[in-house]
Order: sequence, then C-alpha cells, then structure tokens
Amino acid sequence: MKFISKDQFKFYWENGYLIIENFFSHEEAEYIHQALNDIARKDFKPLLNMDRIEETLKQNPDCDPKDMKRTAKIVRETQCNPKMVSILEELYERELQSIQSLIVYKRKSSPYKDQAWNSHQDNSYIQNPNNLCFAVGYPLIDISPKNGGLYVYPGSNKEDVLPVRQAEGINQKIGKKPGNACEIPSHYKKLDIFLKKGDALIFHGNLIHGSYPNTSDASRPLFLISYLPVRETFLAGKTSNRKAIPLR
Ligand SMILES: O=C(O)CCC(=O)C(=O)O
Ligand SMILES: [Fe+2]
Repeated sequence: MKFISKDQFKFYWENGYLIIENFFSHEEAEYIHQALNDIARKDFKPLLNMDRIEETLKQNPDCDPKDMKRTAKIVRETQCNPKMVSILEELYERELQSIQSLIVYKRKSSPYKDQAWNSHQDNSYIQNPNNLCFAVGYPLIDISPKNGGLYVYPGSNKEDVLPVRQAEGINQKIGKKPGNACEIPSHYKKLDIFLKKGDALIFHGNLIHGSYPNTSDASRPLFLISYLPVRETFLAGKTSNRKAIPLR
C-alpha cells in the first residue's frame, strides 16, 4: 500500500470511517472556507453541488457570477484532489467518480445553526445496491459535539440500508431535524467525532451517523463530497440532482 497503511485499510472496513489528520494545511482549508462563504445565501442554508455553476445559481440567485465561477473551480479541484483520490482508490480498489458536493455551514446567528441531523445512512438517499458509496468530510474549522459535530456508530457500515422514517435532507424545514432516521441495531455504540481544521473524515455510505446542534458561538462549516466507484448505480434524487463527475 502506498497512500494508506494496512492498519488504516483494516480500520476503515471494520469501523466504517477513517480520519486522515492534517490532510490540508490551515491555509488550504481556509482558502476553501473563504470560497464557500463567498457563495453562501444570506440565510446560510446548506448548498449542494457548488462545483456546478448552474446548481449554485438555482439555490442562490443573488450570488455574484464571478464568485460562483471561482468557487465552483475550487470545489471541483478539491473533489478531484489527486492525493485524496489516491487514498480513496487504495481503500476501494476501484476507479472512482464523485457524485455530489455539499456545504453545511451551521452558521452562527443563522436559522440553520441548530440543525441536528437524525441518525442516518447516506446510502438511504443514494441507493447504491452494492453499498459502495461513501463521503469525505472536510471540517473548515475545528469541529466537536459542542459546535454541531458528528457522531457515528462504528461497524454499522456492515449493515444494508436499514428501514427509515423518511425526512428531507438539506431542504428540511427550519426547526425540524433533517435526515432519513434509521433504526439503530442495539449492539452498536455511539461515538462522538472530533476533527481539526485541515483533517479529512472518510466515511462509508452505510455507516450510521448524525450530528448535534451547534451550541457554540462560532459557525460549523463542514464540506462534504460523495463518491462511488465507476459503473455503480445511484439515485440522482428528487432535489439533490447527483451527477457522475470523473476524477481525472
Ligand atoms: O452536516 C451535518 O451535520 C451532517 C450532514 C450529513 O450527514 C449529510 O448531509 O448527509
Ligand atoms: Fe450524512
């Protein structure tokens, strides 16, 4: 193995997640952070597929076209980051494509700050029958349970897509919890995730996870990119408009 160790490979497939510390420098993470702030809506609603100008425009018609274009380029470059793609292809032993990008700001003094996601599996939306979708999360500041961080149920990645109580994702109404809440088999134990700005969290599409409300004074920007091996099927989604993006 060239880009990850055998232990990291084993840890990922056993637990359903892997944290790569200091993947980006603080400066690199801040550059992405600024770019995503430049295209934010006034109310800081999460944005999907910011790598596609037409998608940003649909969600934020007030956005400056120059910012939209510049940020789309930075998001797409991050999606295709060669160092991350090498790590991911080593983990999955397949050629990959990206299918979605997402920024959840949980911005201070915005109506979305308190949005805590239900325990869910991302694959309940994506519906890849071979359970091969996954995501990479980049915290754009330090993220912990106090400022709306994530929790996971290690090992739950070995489950198929579980029965759910359906709920909207990013289009959930303010005051209601987003995410297709799934039943959690009782033998899994909840684990809080602590991430530093610049880290990368890789997590399996069937890993049960959710998040806390942001009760801090700061914002909680988490940038999420979804991936799937090429030739695998997925749902584009009612509103998500997922689309296969080649990485090379
Ligand atoms: O940003 C969060 O708090 C969770 C987001 C999430 O899990 C998702 O978009 O699937
Ligand atoms: Fe999720």
